[in-house]
Amino acid sequence: MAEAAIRHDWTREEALALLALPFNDLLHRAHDVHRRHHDPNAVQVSTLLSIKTGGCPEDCAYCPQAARYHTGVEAQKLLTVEAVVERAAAAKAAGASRFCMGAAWRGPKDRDIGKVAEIVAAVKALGLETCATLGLLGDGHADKLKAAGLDYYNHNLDTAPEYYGEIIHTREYQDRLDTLEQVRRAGLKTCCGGIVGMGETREQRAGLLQALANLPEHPQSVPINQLVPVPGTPLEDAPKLDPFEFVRTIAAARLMMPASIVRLSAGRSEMSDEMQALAFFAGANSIFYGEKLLTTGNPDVEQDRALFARLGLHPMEVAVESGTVHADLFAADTGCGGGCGCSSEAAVPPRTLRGAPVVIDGGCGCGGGCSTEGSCGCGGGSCGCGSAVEETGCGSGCGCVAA
Ligand code: SAM
Ligand code: DTB
Ligand code: SF4
Repeated sequence: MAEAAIRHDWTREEALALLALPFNDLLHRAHDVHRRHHDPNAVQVSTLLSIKTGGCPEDCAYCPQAARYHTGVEAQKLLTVEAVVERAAAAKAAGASRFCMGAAWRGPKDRDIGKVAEIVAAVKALGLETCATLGLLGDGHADKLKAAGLDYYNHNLDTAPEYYGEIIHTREYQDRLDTLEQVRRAGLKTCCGGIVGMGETREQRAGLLQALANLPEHPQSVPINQLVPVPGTPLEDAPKLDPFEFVRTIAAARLMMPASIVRLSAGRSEMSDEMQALAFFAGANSIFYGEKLLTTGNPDVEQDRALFARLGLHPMEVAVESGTVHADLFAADTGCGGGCGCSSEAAVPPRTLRGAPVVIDGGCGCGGGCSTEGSCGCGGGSCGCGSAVEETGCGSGCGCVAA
C-alpha cells in the first residue's frame, strides 16, 4: 500500500472540507491512511508529570496554573532530581515508555535550564524517552536540553491564528513559532498540537490543523487536547464540544499529517470508552497514561489496561539508546513477562517481535517454571541488562539463546 503524500501546502478550504465529510467517509479515509503509515493496534504510552506547578504569570484562558485565576492550584517550586526520578521510575514500571515533564513558566530562565537539564539526564538514564514542556525557549536553551538527552519538546499552537487572541494575550502566535524553530534547529523532535472545545468554530479547528500541517516539518507528535474546563478559569463554562466533532478533528489530523503520532491527549476522563475507540480508529495512536495529567485527572491505569485489552491494543515499541523497549502495561502487575503460569498471566497477551518470541525482563520473580525463563537462561531477571530482554537481541551476555 502506497503511503500518503506529506504536504505542507494545505489550504483552509481543504482542511475544512475534510472536517465536513460524512462521518463514515472521513473515518474510512483516515483509517486507511493510518494503516498505511502505522501499526493500527500500537499506541504510544507517555506519562506526564508537573515538575513545577502553578503560579504562572501568563493568562492562557484554559489554564488552571495561571496565577491570576482562582483555581485552587497551589504554586510550587521546581521538584528535585530525586523526586522526579522516583516518579519516572514508577511510570516506567507501570508501562510508560516516555516521560513528559511540564513546568508552569512563561519560559525557563537561564538558571532553570541547568536544573531541568540535570533532571532530563537522570530520567533518560532510566531508559525512558524524555519530553519537556517549559514554555518559550531563550537562546541556547534547546541546545542545552538536547545535550542533556531530551528527545521531544512540547510546545502547542493551541488554536487557529485568528482565534488565538481570544484565548491568550501575554504572548503572540509568532513567539510560539519562534520557539518551535529553535526546537527543530537543535535537532529535538517536536511535539505540537492544540486544544479543541474552547468555543472555536469548525473553521477555526481547520485553521489549527492547517497551521500544524504547514509547519516546516510535521511535528513528530501531535497532541489533540479536549479542553478540561477548570472552575475559576475564563473557559470554565465553555460549551461542550460534540464528541463526533472531536473524533473528526483527530481524523483530519491523521489525514493532514499521515506519518505523525497523533495523541488523544487531555480530556480522556470525560470520554467514554466508545469515543476513545473511535478516536483510535480515526488515527490517534498515543495517550497520556497515569492518574494525573499536570493538575487535572486522567483515567486510572487499571481502566486503560482494561481498555487496551478490550480493544486488542498494545503499547508501541520504542527505540532508546540501550536497545528496544517494549512498554508493557500488563507485565507491571507482578513484574512478570508472562508465560510462567502465574495468576496474572491471563492478562498478558503473547508478544512477538519480527516473528520471534519476546521475553520481558521485569525481575520476573515468579519462582521458576516460566517457559520463557528456560529458553532465555537469564533466570528471570538476573541477567542485569536492564529493561526488555529479547531472546533475539539481548546482547548482555546473560546466556540466552541468542546472546
Ligand atoms: N507553560 C508551558 C506552556 O504553556 O507552553 C508548558 C505547560 S502548558 C500547561 C502545556 C499545554 O497544556 C498548553 O499549551 C495547553 O495546550 C495544555 N493545557 C493546559 N491546560 C489545559 C486544559 N485545561 N485543557 C486542555 N489542555 C490544556
Ligand atoms: C499537551 O498537549 N497536553 C498536556 C501536555 N501537552 C503538557 C497537558 C494537558 C494539561 C491539562 C490540564 C492540567 O492537567 O493541568
Ligand atoms: Fe502558564 Fe503554560 Fe498555563 Fe499558559 S499554559 S498559563 S504559559 S502554565
